Amino acid sequence: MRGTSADRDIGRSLWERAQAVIPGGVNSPVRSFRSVGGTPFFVERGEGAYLVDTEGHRYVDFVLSWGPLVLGHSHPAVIDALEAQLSRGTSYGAPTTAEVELAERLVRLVAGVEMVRLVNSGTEATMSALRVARAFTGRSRFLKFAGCYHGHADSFLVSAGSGVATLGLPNSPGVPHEVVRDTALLSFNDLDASRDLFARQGDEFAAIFVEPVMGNAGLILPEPGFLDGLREITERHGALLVFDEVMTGFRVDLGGAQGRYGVIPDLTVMGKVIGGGLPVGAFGGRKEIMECVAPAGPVYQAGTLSGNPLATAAGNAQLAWLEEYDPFERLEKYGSRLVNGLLDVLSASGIPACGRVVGSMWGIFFHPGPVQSLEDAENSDTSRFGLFHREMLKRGVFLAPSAFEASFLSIRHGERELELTLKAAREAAKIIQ
Ligand code: KE4
Repeated sequence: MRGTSADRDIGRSLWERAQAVIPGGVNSPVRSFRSVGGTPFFVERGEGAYLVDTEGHRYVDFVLSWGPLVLGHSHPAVIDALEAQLSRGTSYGAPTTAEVELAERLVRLVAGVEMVRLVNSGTEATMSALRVARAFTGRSRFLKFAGCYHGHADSFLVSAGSGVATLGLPNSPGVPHEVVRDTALLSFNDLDASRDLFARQGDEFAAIFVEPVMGNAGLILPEPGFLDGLREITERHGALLVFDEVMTGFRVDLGGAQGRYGVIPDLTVMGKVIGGGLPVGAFGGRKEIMECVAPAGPVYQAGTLSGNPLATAAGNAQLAWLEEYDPFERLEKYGSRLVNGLLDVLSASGIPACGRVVGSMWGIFFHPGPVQSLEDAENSDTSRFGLFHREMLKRGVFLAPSAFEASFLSIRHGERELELTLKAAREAAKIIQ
């Protein structure tokens, strides 16, 4: 008889066990620490602004599950909502009040959303939004920007950001050329190139997909006029403007990037925060477009656990708190103190760096700046970022383990966490200078 799991596991670390049965030891590549070096810690629990690993080490957490936990770990409002739902069951495969409430909340808070479909991940949401855009316009091509990550559906794996940029993955194997033939690629913030492409071939395009603030190449903000320009181009040529707000939604502002920048897309993709830490994605937009989606219309899209009662309970609880207290102005002020503090520390050690804050998202590059595209980000000192990441981790600060990711804040990050982080940075800067 094969040994028991206990026999097999004696003497093998959790990391060794993980790598034996999960590709790369992780269920998502960016968690692997491959680009920053070192070995991932294994989490035992999350508490407010902190993660605690299986060896009892505490970390100020600026990853926050890659964005979802704007209220921090285990916020009482979210936990209470989940506990209340658990006793009533975990999934029904039939309509519930909570999914109507979540849809109504998204329609109320996100300017470009008149109707919305809930799904289970950002990838599912962007994949579905592309299908709807193609059906609504009768066109196949779409434009994306280098470094923007829209999940891992085949059509989008062309110079994607996040883990693809992190691990230097080429356009991924397994994606047939025929699938990405209709994916056009330009540089983020290059409005002239977008205008030129559409002047020549605009009537072939179903949509422009864009992260209105790029969070998957590090944090890169839209230059003034860029988003307005994309809006004008798509209107002129009968294409749809699709904002991928999986990360920026309920992160840069209560109304997302479209609320902050005043540019309203035709379709909006959401995820992360709207699930309160449970798996939820969503795509929504103008009613005439969304009424193409089955069973209202012919565009098929479905999901066993879409609108799941636990996920909608957590999402409603987190969004209700945000709608009542709107913490984003305060979070941006805190983020400015953090980033300016970090840049002062690095500058004092003669280390070139630049950084940005927008709402509850922030990021630094080991680059003199400005960083306005993936190309600029790739010219940053990523190996020094890796050293900095490791030295900060040793001192109890968990930054996103990649130079091509944004970092996040929660309402639970306070003075103590700011002081701890800047103290760690002062020590780390001396080592990496
Ligand atoms: P998911 O399929 O991972 O739920 O969402 C895909 C996605 C779509 N659009 C944007 C703008 C996103 O940022 C994401 C996912 N973000 C990454 C982090 N940059 C998720 C972390 C991971 O891949 O493990």
